[in-house]
Amino acid sequence: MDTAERLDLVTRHTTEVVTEDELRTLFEESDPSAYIGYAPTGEMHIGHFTTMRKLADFLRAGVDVTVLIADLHAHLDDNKSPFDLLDARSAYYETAIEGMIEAAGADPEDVEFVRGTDFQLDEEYTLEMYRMAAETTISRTQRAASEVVRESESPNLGGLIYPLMQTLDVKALDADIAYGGVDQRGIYMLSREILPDHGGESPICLFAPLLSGLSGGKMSASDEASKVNLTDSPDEVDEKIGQAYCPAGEVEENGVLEYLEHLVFPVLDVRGESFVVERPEEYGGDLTYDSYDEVEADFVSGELHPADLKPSAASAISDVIDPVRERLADEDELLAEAYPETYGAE
Ligand code: TYR
Repeated sequence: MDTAERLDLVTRHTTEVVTEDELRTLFEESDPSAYIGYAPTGEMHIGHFTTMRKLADFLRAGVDVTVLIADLHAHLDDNKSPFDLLDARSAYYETAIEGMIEAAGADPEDVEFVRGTDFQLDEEYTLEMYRMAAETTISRTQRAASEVVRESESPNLGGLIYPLMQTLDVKALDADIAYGGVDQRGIYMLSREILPDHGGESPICLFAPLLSGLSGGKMSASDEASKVNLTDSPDEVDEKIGQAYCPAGEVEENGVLEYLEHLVFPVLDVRGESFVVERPEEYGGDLTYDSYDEVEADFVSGELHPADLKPSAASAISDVIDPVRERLADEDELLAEAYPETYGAE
């Protein structure tokens, strides 16, 4: 694969690359490495899968990939995960992420998994964190983290340490590329600014789009109907998609279309399959699509009606998450330990 092909693969389905020039130089000069971090908080859902899918592109483009299970971050962020659940949630995230990587057509064995507490307590890391704290203003730090860290009326100090640690992770993991949802932008822009003063290099950043929720607007962790969970059965997926916000001809904030574009089509592409919309003969019969753009064009023109699109989209989404669901189905104990309130014994 030449540099142009590798760049294409790595940057497709992203919203922003900071900067493309740096990325090109990186590919020309060295064997690149990328990392993505997840704070093991709530249950993983299809939004995570959309972001994760890209790891398959990285691997194919010859980029070393590290997945950081940022256990301490999950606690530092307004105690989203209680301290004594960090281990169990980290184990669950790792399992779910392995499933997603596999479902995206890559081998989880090719990815390195690291936990935050494996290295964030090292002396060198800790010392640098204090130095960073001494040199970075509260307002700059707060601004950087505002899209990520939960803000309450009386915020904890943890939310300020959080972005500094995320910055130090780039260096500790020796990553050339920091990859994540575009909500991470503020933090990594801070990293680009301050990491060179702390013995590291500005990371090249690659951001994935954040998808709309199924009820229109943002996907929300607390609104069950707004997202498909990885443990949802095909019937549940069908029901959620059936009720989703998907007005005829409307592309904006249409979660169903966004899932097709960013999750279903990329995965079908890897599998060499097409997307089929089943439609009764009287309405024109089945439609077969090989690209998302064709679906969108038909949807906008009115050729493809939401009532026909939704059941086919639901079954395609179910199909894509199926390997993850199966993997998690054997992990009752893991889920019960990680989320005792949802899955624990009554
Ligand atoms: N901020 C990321 C999230 O929102 C988690 C993360 C933590 C990412 C540390 C990278 C990192 O180094 O989940």
